[in-house]
Amino acid sequence: MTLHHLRGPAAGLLAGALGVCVGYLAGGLTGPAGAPVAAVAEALIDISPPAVKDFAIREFGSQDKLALQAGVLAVLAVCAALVGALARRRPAAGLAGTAAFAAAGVAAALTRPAATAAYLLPSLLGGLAAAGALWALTRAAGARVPAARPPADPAPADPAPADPAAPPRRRFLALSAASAGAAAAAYAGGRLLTERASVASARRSLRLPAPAVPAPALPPGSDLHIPGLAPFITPDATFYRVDTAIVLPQIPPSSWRLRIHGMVRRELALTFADLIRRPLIEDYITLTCVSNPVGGPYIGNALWLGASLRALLREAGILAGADQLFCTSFDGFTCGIPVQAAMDGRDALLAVAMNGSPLPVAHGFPVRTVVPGLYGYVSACKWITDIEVTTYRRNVAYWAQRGWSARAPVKTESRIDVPAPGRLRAGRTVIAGVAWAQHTGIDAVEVRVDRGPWQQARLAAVPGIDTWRQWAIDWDATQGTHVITARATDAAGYTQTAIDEPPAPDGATGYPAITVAVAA
Ligand SMILES: Nc1nc2c(c(=O)[nH]1)N[C@H]1C(S)=C(S)[C@@H](COP(=O)(O)O)O[C@H]1N2
Ligand SMILES: [Mo]
Repeated sequence: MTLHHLRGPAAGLLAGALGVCVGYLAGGLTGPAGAPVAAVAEALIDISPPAVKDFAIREFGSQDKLALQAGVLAVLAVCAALVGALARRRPAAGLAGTAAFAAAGVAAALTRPAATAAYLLPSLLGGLAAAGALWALTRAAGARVPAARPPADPAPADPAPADPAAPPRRRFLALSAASAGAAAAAYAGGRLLTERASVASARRSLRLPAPAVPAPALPPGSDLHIPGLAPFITPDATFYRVDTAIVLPQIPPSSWRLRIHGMVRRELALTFADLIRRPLIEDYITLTCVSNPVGGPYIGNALWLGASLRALLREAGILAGADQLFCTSFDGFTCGIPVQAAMDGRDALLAVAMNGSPLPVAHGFPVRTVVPGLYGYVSACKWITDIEVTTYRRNVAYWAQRGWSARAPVKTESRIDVPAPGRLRAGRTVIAGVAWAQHTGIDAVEVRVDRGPWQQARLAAVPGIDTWRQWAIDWDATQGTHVITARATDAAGYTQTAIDEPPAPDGATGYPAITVAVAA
């Protein structure tokens, strides 16, 4: 193996990179979700079985989508190198390989819910650029041994190393540099275009009215301010994010519309201005992901501001027999909120703000639903654009299609945040955490060290029953290794089960436990 042998794979890699970057640039013009890598990654998310999503969330957390795109690029790189190696001997094979990639990109882009005919352009143009680059590079790489022997595979029209002024090595290097430069330029252009289309400035300049129904004042002592304990209110920056979007939907409020239709007496269509003209309700609500394992991080508490979903549905007039609000996001994701939960008087919101500012784009700007007491995948539709009043028999939402349960009330659970697992000094210390049973409320948390008795933790104050609740208990830590376990009891009198269940299909259960090593 010499450097000379690596020219084929290098040609493949460069052509692949150029194709991907040209596709990204074209996506900047036609809609970034149609760019080849993003489209393939999103299509993979849609077709991957729930176990894979579970694995990705567990292993990569909120970095799951970065990891997925890196994976797509890695697979692409290996294939491109192989195609390049092949193309050196058989140019037709190189063209066929490139065409196959372009076709996969086009197919993935056209299956995107927001796809228009223009979505086929990025992969098509990327494919053409890659094919051209591959053809030129493999031709330049063509000669096996430059001077001494005649070319191994002489093309009748062009005996490759003929021109003494441009020795093949120089020509190959020059073409490689040109391809890499073009790829970098296309990437930079694509970035610029994508950022220009962003709604960041529309979000910054948006002014929202004051709430007609302000949130209850936070009672003193709702945050125990214990280092290491999750704060009562989760800042936007650390609020967990779970969704299927590789490219975040960019929806200016001026073009947002919501349609409410289906089993209603009167269809409604709202603009953003219509929505925020309605009396806005403010409330603290804790959101939880069904994929959160016991002790996991996929839970957060925020102050939400939004219009009442119930009031809107009353205006539309729900017909008898309807039991599901089938909510569709701009990006095609769907949630199935139980009609009963939206109508029973809890603060089911079409939310426009989170923690005092317009929703962050990643959390659903400009409008999402928030319904206390239900896992996010059935209740918290981000970038919502459509509500069809229907039945669970007729419509099956995104995660329910993939085996998760259609209705998903949050399970009573708790988590231990402090002490962090690891080493500790003997003596008085504090054990603390959070517990939640949204829209029921938490009445007690008990803690046990090793096989000792269950002891009552003290509970922080809460503004209502829709949030999590901090708890803490003092502990005289003794030398040795200890297992600390906790369990919560909700306001309905139910104590969380000790039975360990995984997240699928309707939420993890079991007591949270940590192991600490206490030094003398
Ligand atoms: N459009 C859209 N909305 C969505 C999702 C999604 O993938 N797409 N995921 C849901 C899930 S599974 C959860 S747990 C919550 C998470 O909301 P967050 O990202 O604001 O924390 O959003 C829900 N709404
Ligand atoms: Mo979720």
